[in-house]
Amino acid sequence: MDAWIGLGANLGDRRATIEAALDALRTLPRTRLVARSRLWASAPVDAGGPDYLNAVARLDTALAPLDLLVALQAIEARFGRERAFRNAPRTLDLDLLLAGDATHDLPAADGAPALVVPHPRLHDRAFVLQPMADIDEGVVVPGRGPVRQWLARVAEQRCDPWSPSPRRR
Ligand code: PH2
Ligand code: MG
Ligand code: MG
Repeated sequence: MDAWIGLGANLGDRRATIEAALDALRTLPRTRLVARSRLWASAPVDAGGPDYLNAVARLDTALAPLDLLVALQAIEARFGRERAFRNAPRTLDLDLLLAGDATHDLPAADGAPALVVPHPRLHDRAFVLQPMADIDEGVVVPGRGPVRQWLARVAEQRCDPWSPSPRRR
């Protein structure tokens, strides 16, 4: 399965966390990290707190979507993710964006998390669309259409390629 993962952090050493999370994705069983985006700096959307760093990874995995989602949540927990309230600032957020061509809208059940793919808000978030386009300009969101087309509609959201701020000497 061709799986796309969104990574976000707005607390702590954001860059180190995202890079370490990418390494964690590389070590998932029956999974290969095929590509990763640049890092993007973005203003919080529907949320408060500091700016985010965001990135996207593309995986080739034999895990089932729900098993992958559970594995992502285990990685978030390892990085100290707390769920204080909806969209609270976080050390690490890993979202399953796309699971191949599949569309699922499954409620949480029997201890398993809810599985919704494509991610219900990815098409109106520059911080997801920009890094997806880094990896593949032609990527299409099942049921919604080309990322390129959605990108044109979120141009007002602040989201820029990130570079470390120069250090004073
Ligand atoms: N994640 C959210 C809510 N708002 N804003 C930005 N810029 N980046 C995020 O990753 C993000 C957000 C909920 O997961
Ligand atoms: Mg998220
Ligand atoms: Mg999330």
